[in-house]
Amino acid sequence: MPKFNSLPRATRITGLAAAISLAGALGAIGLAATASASPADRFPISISDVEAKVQTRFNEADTDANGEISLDEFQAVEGPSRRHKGRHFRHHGAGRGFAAGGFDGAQREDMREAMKSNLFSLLDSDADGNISSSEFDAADHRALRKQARKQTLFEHLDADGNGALSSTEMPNPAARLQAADADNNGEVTREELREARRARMSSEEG
Ligand SMILES: [Ca+2]
Ligand SMILES: [Ca+2]
Ligand SMILES: [Ca+2]
Ligand SMILES: [Ca+2]
Repeated sequence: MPKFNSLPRATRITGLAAAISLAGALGAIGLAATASASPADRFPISISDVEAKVQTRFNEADTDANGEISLDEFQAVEGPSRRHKGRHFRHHGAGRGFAAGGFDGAQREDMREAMKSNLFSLLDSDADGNISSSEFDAADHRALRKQARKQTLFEHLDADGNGALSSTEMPNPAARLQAADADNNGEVTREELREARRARMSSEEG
């Protein structure tokens, strides 16, 4: 297996990118719902609006409409475009927020390991426990990495381990918005969001 030695390096790079990309996937499902409005009219964010958009995205992803997202359905969900994601991250600080706030260090390490093992399984297409050079050469590495990332995120989100995501297992930006809604009026202003982010970051540092 001459090409096997190159795998650890590839997965290391992938692992590093995983947290960022997982954040992207989360954003795709959840927070991206709020990114469609232009920055000027984005605030205040209506929590019920976000909830409705999240529900819509869930229903769109649930193509067989059985009330749960299967792994196949999850794999089929397209993330926001790069441009959209860039804007989304800039305006929400969600890239950093999710990467830093969504998963702690131990979780990130666990997910890196899970991601590696998922990628290994995907590359090992005949499932004999080894990646042959022909398996390695035949693989669409980019597509498999994306698939492994999503699978890892899926397994992480599937809290009851039944192989499907219920709406309560999906990341819910409305919960975070509710926590940020200091005056409890159902809307989150720029100031409320900023304050919530500040509180979250200082609790992470402390
Ligand atoms: Ca389904
Ligand atoms: Ca094999
Ligand atoms: Ca589940
Ligand atoms: Ca408010």
